[in-house]
Amino acid sequence: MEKKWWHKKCAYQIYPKSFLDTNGDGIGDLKGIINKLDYLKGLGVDFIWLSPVYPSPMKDNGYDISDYYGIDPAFGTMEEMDRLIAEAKKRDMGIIMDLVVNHSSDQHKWFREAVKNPEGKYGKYYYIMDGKDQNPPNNWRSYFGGSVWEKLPGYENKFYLHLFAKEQPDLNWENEELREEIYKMVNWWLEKGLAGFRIDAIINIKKDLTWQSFEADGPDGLCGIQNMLKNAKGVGVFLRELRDRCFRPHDAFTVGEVFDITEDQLEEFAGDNGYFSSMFAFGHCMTGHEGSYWHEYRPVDFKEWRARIFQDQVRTAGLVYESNIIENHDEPRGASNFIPEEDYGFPSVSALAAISILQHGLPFLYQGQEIGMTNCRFESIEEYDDISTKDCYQAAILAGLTKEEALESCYRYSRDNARTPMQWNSSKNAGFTAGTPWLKVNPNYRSINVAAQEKEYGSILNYYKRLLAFRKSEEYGDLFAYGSFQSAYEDTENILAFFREDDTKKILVLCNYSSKESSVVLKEEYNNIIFVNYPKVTQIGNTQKLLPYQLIVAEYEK
Ligand code: TEU
Ligand code: CA
Repeated sequence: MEKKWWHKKCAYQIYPKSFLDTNGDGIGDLKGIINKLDYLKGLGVDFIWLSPVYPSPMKDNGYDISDYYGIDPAFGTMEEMDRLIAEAKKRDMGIIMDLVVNHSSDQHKWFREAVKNPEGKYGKYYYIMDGKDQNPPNNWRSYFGGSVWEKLPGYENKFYLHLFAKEQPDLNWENEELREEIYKMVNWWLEKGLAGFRIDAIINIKKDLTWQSFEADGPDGLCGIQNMLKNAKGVGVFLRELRDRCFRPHDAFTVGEVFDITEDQLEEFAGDNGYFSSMFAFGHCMTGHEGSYWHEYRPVDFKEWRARIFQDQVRTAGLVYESNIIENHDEPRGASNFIPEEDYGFPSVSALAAISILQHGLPFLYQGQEIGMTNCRFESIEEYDDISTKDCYQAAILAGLTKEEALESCYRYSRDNARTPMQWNSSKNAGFTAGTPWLKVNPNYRSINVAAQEKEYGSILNYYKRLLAFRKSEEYGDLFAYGSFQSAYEDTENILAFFREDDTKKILVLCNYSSKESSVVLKEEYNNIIFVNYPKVTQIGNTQKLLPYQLIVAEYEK
């Protein structure tokens, strides 16, 4: 693998709406992000990915963009965005924006023009098709439930395509004019000084142009979009053009949100000459995802989770530099998802952190992860804001679950778990806002918050700082970025372990990922311990004793 300028960096995702509100309207803003740049620098962050801050009717919290060249007044102004980019640069940090170009908002001027004149120029920016006797053209189900087809306002038999919400009409990438508009916009942002983009839902831009229906997979008579994705060939043509016209000339860092590709496409997407610099390693996040709705999911099984991590590390070795996460704005909190509730605490959260950060790939943190923020219980479905949560709740009720059971599945998997306001301190609303927060604050902010953890040497926050410094250190930075990955001690119960090795160094990350004490008979003796999450490390003969969730990083003679 070729060495790239961004390989030894660390990234952090901000969900702006929930990060820090500086004007008391209950919504986080760009000024809030500028205020916290030193905090992020101190944590060890080099790249900041902002979830969308463009003008938006907020039907999907900014993933429905009505103007690609602006900033939503709720977040601030373009001057503030320029200042954010400049202030970040001063600190040797890069800003990455979300590139949401599978769809626009239905309030974008292109779509409004398309409604006025479907046969005209802007009608061709979208997918507008005639129905079958006023019924939708086919039976594809949108990601947020219901048909992907919505009647074009004012027409009896014309429908437009939306793979996500009906307020998110899909853009027609087959149309060269539309593609040119997008490239112009991407270049405009890169010329402003952005470091790059996180690329939203990108696999969906290529459609199955036969528009065929598939066998229904639910009582609604519809079929999941995965069927059509399998039959949609040629997304690479668009992605290559996007790369060559925009990303390459600016040497931008890009990370794709890529689902539904096969193993043999990994290199094509994010290898040395891939469409993107990197892509998220989602495999382990899908542990237990059976069926399409949350109430069908099963809690994370340790062995399956570990196998998924290893599979991903092995198949990308030497080919792809993935971006590693334990959570994001669409996922439950990692500390709730990958740790049984009764085991939550410093040992488990710190172990999970090191397992993620010390793998091969780019470490990506999500806001609040660095203090161990958890899922949040909401009392009723009305308290939730997220469109996907409402859909999954409905599906659970339709499947015969009680309200309590349906709410329980939202507690486990709702996207709003990660979207509750950032917990800065123990004052009202966790110091997030002086007003009324747009979404409930997790009541555990009194004990889990940044201010308290900054004061405590042994906090999760200070541990994350040490962990990122270790990962990026002069001494071990190359090993973590480029060293090989080899799983270890898979036969010992509850152990998650792997070697990282290069020409000059060899280390073992060894963790007892359980609430019971454990021990490992070491096959090879190590030289010294270089990183820990417990003060004391006990070895008797060649047996390494491990307390609950104890993790050690040991170095070998080389
Ligand atoms: O998510 C794309 C995606 O594939 C989603 O279906 C995801 O699996 C879903 O959020 C699970 O509930 C991206 C964004 O990350 C997400 O926030 C947006 O809602 C979506 O695109 C539409 O822009
Ligand atoms: Ca605000």
